[in-house]
Amino acid sequence: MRTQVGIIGAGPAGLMLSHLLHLEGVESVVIEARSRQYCEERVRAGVLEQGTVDLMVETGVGDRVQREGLVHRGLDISFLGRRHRIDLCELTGGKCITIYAQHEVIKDLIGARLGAGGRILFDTPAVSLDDFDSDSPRIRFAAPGGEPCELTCDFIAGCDGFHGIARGSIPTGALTLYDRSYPFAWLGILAEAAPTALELIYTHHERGFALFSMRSPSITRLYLQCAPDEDLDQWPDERVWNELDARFRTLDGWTPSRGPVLQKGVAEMRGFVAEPMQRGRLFLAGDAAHIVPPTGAKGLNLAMGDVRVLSRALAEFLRSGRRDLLDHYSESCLRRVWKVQRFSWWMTSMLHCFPGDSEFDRRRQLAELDYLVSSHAAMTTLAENYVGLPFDE
Ligand code: FAS
Ligand code: PHB
Repeated sequence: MRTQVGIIGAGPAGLMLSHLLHLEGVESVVIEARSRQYCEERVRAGVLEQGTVDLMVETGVGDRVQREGLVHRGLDISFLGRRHRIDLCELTGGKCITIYAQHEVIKDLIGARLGAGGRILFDTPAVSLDDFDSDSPRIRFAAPGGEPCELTCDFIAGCDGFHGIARGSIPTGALTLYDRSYPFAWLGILAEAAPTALELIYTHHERGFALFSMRSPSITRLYLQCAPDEDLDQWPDERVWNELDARFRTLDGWTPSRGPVLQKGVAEMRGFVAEPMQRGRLFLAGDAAHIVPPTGAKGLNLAMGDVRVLSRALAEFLRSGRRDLLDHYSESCLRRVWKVQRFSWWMTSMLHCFPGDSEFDRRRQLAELDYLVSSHAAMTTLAENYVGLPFDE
């Protein structure tokens, strides 16, 4: 097979890239290891920045997010039994976030690609990437029946997530890897319970962090800080709810409403960046190049930011032969990646309990939270990062 851009991975990065390239008149093929159903049902992120929603609307895949997404103008920070609202909209001159599940974004993008005659090969794992230092790189993949196949292209986009093959295909010495693991993880549940708070609640508690989020007027999404190697078998639903109550309970007795638990899982907390995000004609985007802890709700949004830059650079080269945007791809993305890494680290450090922290550290953490909710300047810093930093044009 032959195409202009071979894309590995039908996550938010790969699918949005294929969509943006299509709008620029550039052909692409998306190669995805898992089934369409798996991709459209995988529970992951839920917060879309203003810029991500604007990108979806501007490029014609925003109807459903505008119809079904929950627009939030603020969020709460809770500690010592009190909730403090951060008015994101007021503090950022009108920007908001939208609660819309990642798998719904995936459904919208797959629908748009296939509707426009785009090619997405599901159940088709890429097995190796060759010749990306030449002008015609190749992707070897296994067709659903296992038959070995090959896709020749002008460029390869590695959008295959943290555990994909793209980053590992770049010779070790050619990459600098920055890695930060956190001494805790998140135990997350999806529950069939009507959210009894209108906005997200980030809670710092001496028993550990907790997050109240949602997916719809009938589905609540909740997370609590746990050990990195937490055993889910030790967490029957009753214990999860009791622990959530202990961490969320406010002085006036508020706790989240309970309901049947639909999904339960543990998500790793990690900060990771690979530099540069390109090698020859192989370009990395999204989790293939960087991971942020979910406390800042940035993973999906960062992936969208990368492919916004990459689609323009690829289209410009294929249209005019102009290389500068391609040559500066890493540089322009990494500026944003590190700013988002910093914000995600800051939110994580301010809101979680670190094993071994001294009483001094605990009091300092409480003082940081107190400063945050009593300073207009501090709240503005959180708000402008949370709704999404402007894209560097
Ligand atoms: P993705 O991982 O989404 O997609 C990569 C795709 O490549 C997958 O479909 C995979 O099947 C495919 N692939 C891998 N290897 C392949 C191969 N060899 N051949 C073909 N295809 C291959 N972010 C938040 O902001 N909030 C959250 O709550 C949140 N929760 C998360 C929970 C989990 C468990 C994880 C892992 C991440 C979470 N994130 C969250 C971050 C998440 O949203 C990611 O940032 C986002 O999915 C990144 O998108 P992609 O880069 O497209 O990678
Ligand atoms: C979610 O809704 O899944 C979510 C929200 C905010 C975060 C992380 C996850 O920081």
